[in-house]
Amino acid sequence: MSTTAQRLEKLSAGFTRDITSLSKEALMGELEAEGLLLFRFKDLEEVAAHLGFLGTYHVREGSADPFYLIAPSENGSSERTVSQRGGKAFTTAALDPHSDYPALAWPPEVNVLLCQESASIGGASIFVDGKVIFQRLAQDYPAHLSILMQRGSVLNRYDNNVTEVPLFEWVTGSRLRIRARFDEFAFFNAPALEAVATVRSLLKEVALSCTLDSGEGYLMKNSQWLHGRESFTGSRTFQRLTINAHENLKHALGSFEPAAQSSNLPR
Ligand SMILES: O=C(O)CCC(=O)C(=O)O
Ligand SMILES: [Fe+2]
Repeated sequence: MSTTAQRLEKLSAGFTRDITSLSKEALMGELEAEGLLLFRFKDLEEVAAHLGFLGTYHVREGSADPFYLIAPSENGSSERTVSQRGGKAFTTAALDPHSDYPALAWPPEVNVLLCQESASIGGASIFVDGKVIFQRLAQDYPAHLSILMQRGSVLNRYDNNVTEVPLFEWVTGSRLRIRARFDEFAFFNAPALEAVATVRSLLKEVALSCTLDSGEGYLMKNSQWLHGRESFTGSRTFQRLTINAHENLKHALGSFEPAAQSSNLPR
């Protein structure tokens, strides 16, 4: 396996190309092979139009705008706002690597984050490959993996709903999905706590981090990669597109194939 530095170097080569220069086949190929693409872009609307073949945009109630502005909120963020859905995204705080909308029965398959204005200090983006986490757990901590795949070990809150969200789940016989949050929306039962500590230390070990400049973005499978950011000072503006894949792409984009197949993996 390549080191995180090598992996980041390979992925960063993406910043030299405009997303609109990539064909549908190239995009789908890279999403299946890596699950994460870094790229350059000129215009927000152009990105939305180019990626329309992947699915429909997840929009907020009462809004027609597919973009979600991620910037510190003008009036600061009260503890109440932070405890609500996605609250900390609208502050200058760090966000631990997480999946978006993990509490939904079938979370949106793809996330796109576009940097409009980078922070003057901090604010690097953080990426964690769930495939690597799964492999490390299966190899070195199978008992922990087993606990985290049991229904009831992990709960996530979304609005007023609390749902069971196994950290890894089989979407088909051979393909998995990761759902993970370690923030104010996540709850763990007592036997899972040690396993969660293991995962959190693995996240630190394998995280890739990279500061995006204005006009740079990333596209990732929400079913495979976790994303986050470092804290920052001053202003920083990202736009987010969340994609619900078209029916014929749900399988490819909503799951990933583990690197090591073994008959004794937890089910
Ligand atoms: O600010 C960022 O870089 C990430 C924001 C994020 O994770 C989100 O809005 O879901
Ligand atoms: Fe997020």
